[in-house]
This record gives sequence, structure tokens and C-alpha cells, in this order.
Amino acid sequence: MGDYTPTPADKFAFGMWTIGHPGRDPFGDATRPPIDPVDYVRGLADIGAWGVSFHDDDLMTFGAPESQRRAELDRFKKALSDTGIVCSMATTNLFWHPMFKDGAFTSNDRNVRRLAIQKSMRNLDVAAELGAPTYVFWGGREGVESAASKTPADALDRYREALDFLASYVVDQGYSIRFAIEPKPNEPRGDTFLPTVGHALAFIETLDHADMVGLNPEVAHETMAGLSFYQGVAQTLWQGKLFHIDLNDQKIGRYDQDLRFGSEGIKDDFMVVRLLENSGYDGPKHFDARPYRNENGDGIWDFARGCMRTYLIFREKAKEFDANPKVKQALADAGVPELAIPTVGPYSRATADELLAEKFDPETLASRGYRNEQLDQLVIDTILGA
Ligand code: GCO
Ligand code: MN
Ligand code: MN
Repeated sequence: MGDYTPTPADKFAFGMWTIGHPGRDPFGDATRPPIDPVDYVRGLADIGAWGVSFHDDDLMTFGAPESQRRAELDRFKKALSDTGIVCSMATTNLFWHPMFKDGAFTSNDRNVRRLAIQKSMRNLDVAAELGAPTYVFWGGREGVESAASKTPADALDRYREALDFLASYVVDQGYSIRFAIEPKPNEPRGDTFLPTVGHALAFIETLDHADMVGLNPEVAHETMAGLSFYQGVAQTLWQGKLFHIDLNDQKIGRYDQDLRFGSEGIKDDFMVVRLLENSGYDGPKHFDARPYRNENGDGIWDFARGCMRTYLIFREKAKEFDANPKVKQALADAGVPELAIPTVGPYSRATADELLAEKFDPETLASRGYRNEQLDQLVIDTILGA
């Protein structure tokens, strides 16, 4: 058994808004003080993290004079170079200021839409300066409470227009930045545009620079929609679109909880880690979670260490699972390798005729058992260490 101590080689990253979340919620004020960005970056280095991500407003005071914003950015840059922490992702805050109450790229107010694109362009410049390879688009306010308040096709046209414009800006500036759309079904809006992985994957295909745009799926968001995060990530990988990932946890059917990774949906989380580790995904393992509201001081760093520790435990368990001869036999009994064999191969008149002539015995096919119980029990045994 490993000691589960993370190192930068594990590529664990945290958002500026996560460990340092002050504990404010819709029912109560902050329960802990903000952390200075420099202390935050030092703290990340101390716990063995590799990367940090930020919203423009996390680093540079919104609306402050350019000189102040530059000074704030330079302080942060120095903390990065002092610690070796990498800027792994950047994004725009298009949800906090009251002007975004009707949306940003999809606000009915054209000037709000123009400002949202401008705010994103300015922060893309910062992202490029910090070397962030990925820029996330989470449509926090892109949605409605009243379905009658926006024509969905117009909203999607405006969303696409914004992403096309910004992707062209990136190309024009010569930046090496890819976009990652982060779907979420609701919260803070009653209904959000691009609510799930599936909606977002389909939307990307309509973009001018579809090759530059992938996904940033989040455990909590798919779970809120009642979906399996594992299946969503698997299809995202299959489509070559896993550009980033937001790991946290969530009880199904609840408000957005942003729980410590691996603290709730242990089985799905285990399968996700196994999938990531076996897929060759080499992007950040980014935690978008926050400490319980009743934590402070060292407690918030316990939370951060816990996210990474659980990932590393799952990683070890996944290796153990795949190396176990009983698992290999159970996978064979379940027919898992058989699904990798092409069914009919490419179409030709000959293969079509061959298939048409083939005789099947439905009784024999129906009589097969797939032994999924023993396989799934091995998943449970592995996770529980039995
Ligand atoms: C949420 C989202 C955000 C985004 C972040 C980066 O539910 O609030 O997950 O935390 O990930 O704004 O785009
Ligand atoms: Mn979230
Ligand atoms: Mn997120």
C-alpha cells in the first residue's frame, strides 16, 4: 500500500475559489476569512498540488484601475514562479456581478452580451500570459427561470456566436489555448443552457472551431441531473473531448453540494479514476469542491488533502482490480472482451449476404448468463479492501 502522498507529477489542481471558499451560502454569510492569493498558492505547493486555476475576478479586482489589476496579477505570477505551481486553467466570472442576472453571452441585453465577450477576451490575454492551456466556459447564468423569457434557438445562436468569436480571437492572437465547456443542469438558474455532457457535445459540433473546443465535465453536475458521471466522462473521452475535468462529489437529487472528491459516490468515483488512469488522459485532475462550511484553519487543508488522497487510493485500487486474476476471469465470464470485437465489420454486399444467411437460435442466446453479480462484487471487494 502506498502512502498516498501527492506529488506534482500527479497533476492535481485546485481552483482559487475552492479551498479558499469563505463558506457563504444562500442562507448565511461567510464563516471564514478569505485567503490571500499568495498564501493560497504557497499552501497548494505545501500539500503537493501541481496546478491552480482562476476566474479573472479571483485575482484582479473587478473594475479597479489597470495599474492595480496589473500589480495584483504580478504578485500572483511571482507566487507561481516562487513555488513552481502551474496555472492549469483560467475562466471568466460571468455570473457574480448583478449585470449578469439575465445571463452573459445569452442575456437579452445586447450590451451585457458585448461586455461578457470583452471581459472574456481580456482574461484570455491574462490566461495566455500565465500559460494556461485551457479556458473553461461554465454558463452559470446562461439560462432562465421563465421559459417564455428567451427563445432557446436565439440563446443558442448567441452562445455559439460568442464562442466562435472568442475562438477566432485566440487563433488571431496566436495563443495555445483550448476551450472546455462545463455543462450544468441548473443552479443558479432554474434551467441552464447546455445542461448535460450530451447537450454540450452536440453543441460543439456546430462551432466554427469545433476542434478547439472540448468539455470540462463535473461530478456534481451530472449527478444533479441524475446521470452517471462515469458514463458521461467515458463518452467524452470516446469523442476525444475530455479537455479538463472538475472532480468533487454530490448526493443525487440535491442542490449543488461541491463535496470533497470521493466522499459520496464512491463506486462511480472509483470507476472514473480507473477510466482516467487507463485512458491516457494527461490533463489536470482539477478539484472544484469546497470544505464543509463548518471547517476553518487547518480543516480546509484537510479537505484539500482528502480530495487527493482519495484519488490516489482509487488509483491504487484500480491497478489492483485490473491485475487481479479473479477479475480477469470475471470480466471474461461477463463477456467484456467480446464487446471489443466488431459485430459485422464494414458493409459490403458479401458481408450483408453472409449475415442474412446466418441462422441464430434465440433459445440458446437467451439462455446465456452474464455473471455480472460476481464481477460487481469484485468491484465492491476491491473498494472495501476485502
Ligand atoms: C459551479 C461551477 C463553477 C465553475 C467555475 C469555473 O457549480 O459553481 O462548477 O465552480 O466550475 O466557475 O468555470
Ligand atoms: Mn459546480
Ligand atoms: Mn465546476
